[in-house]
Amino acid sequence: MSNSLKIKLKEKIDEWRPRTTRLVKEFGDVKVGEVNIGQVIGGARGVKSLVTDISYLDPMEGIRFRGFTIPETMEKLPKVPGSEMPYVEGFFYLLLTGEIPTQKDVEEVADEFNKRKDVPEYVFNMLKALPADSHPMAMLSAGIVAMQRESVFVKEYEAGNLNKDNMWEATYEDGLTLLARLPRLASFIYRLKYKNGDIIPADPKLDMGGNFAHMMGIKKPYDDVARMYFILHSDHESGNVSAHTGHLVASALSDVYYSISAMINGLAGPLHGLANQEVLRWLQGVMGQMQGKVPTEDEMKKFVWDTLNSGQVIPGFGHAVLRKTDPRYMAQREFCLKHLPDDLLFKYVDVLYKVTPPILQEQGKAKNPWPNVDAQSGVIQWYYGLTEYDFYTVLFGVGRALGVVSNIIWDRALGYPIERPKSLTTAMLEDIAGIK
Ligand code: CMX
Repeated sequence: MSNSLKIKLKEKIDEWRPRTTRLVKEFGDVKVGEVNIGQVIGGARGVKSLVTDISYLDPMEGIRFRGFTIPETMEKLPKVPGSEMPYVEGFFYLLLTGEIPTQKDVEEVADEFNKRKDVPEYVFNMLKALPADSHPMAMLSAGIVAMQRESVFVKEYEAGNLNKDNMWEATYEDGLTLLARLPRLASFIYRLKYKNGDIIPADPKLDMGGNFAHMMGIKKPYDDVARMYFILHSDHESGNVSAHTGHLVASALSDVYYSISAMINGLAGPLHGLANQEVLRWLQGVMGQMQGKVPTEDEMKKFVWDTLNSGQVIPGFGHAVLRKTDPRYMAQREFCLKHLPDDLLFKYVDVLYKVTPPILQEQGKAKNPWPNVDAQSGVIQWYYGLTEYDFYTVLFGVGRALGVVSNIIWDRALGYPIERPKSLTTAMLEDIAGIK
């Protein structure tokens, strides 16, 4: 094995496997919880039926990556020289192994990504052939699945070389190649769709975040914005639509390309990742009506009520698990306070932050009235010139792939089986409820 990340990962996997085996063999019958009819009909909310060690989401505290809060993660990981933010490559090392990498470890992963980062020409040709009004998320998903023909996992599987012991290695190879290519693919989509196809080649001297900013054609400190964005969006334990979809598809031993393409499709829904686009669309509507003036709290309250009264959700607020302000929102807010405190859109978001939670509480439907990650993220992008807001979820997707690929590699390492929950009919539920 040539690189230290893979060697370290193998050590961790060997250590971990007996724990999973013991739980299943000796404690398989121990109850974890109960499931009621509300949960069966209600999207399995709160049903404990997945396992991941990559991240954990506490409803009050928010996300921890491998045990570290967002501020701890940002503080502990090696930084890119001259930048505020850590290497995304080092963060990936942390997600995979649970350990903070050294500078040398990070450089090795960055080198590995660099070797694998070129996207084949046929993918670009396919994207160019799509209708010009294709959504960037559809383009991203198509670009990923087009590369499926290169899957090492599939070749090894077909050659009869894979077993439960070594499956993770072919998954690791596919995962690293796909992650290394995503910034290229995403920036290509952006430049093709919004910059007349004026493509900027990669710079092999740069790290993943730096290269992404460079290929997008956006100057510093957008490289740090990209690093922060990819890290913040990477993982949110396993039950959210994108992570769960990736895991589910991979559980059929579909390769990483199929799984991550499916993950992207789930992320593209307005109740999930597309909410960051929706926040900007909503704010632009308000801005249009305010003719650019920052609304007073009373004026903003009216916009919020109008949206609710028309039966729509306020994008960027609420969460299925969180019950307080999302720390990913706070991390971005702090960035805004430092770098763009006087930005008009930031002021809009701030007024919205003040008025929306009490209104959602008064309306009495949303279980969590506080803002989530998507409420703030478009403001930063807009400020640095990325005003094409239907691209925002692509950024989320590049980040989310880091967490989901890490999970899929571990899924294969621990031999998790094909996912297959049981369905009941409505009549059966009525029977269980004792309805005559
Ligand atoms: N605006 C208005 N109504 C909301 C709301 C919001 N922001 N959040 C929740 N509600 C409503 C729900 O639509 C639901 O209404 P019904 O009873 O009429 O169906 C009710 O409150 C209860 O919902 P909940 O249990 O609090 O929330 P869910 O777990 O069902 O859904 C989420 C969670 C995120 C889909 C929901 O809060 C929402 O639609 N938010 C707006 C969209 C958004 O920002 N999504 C991004 C989330 C983060 C991410 O995944 O990227």
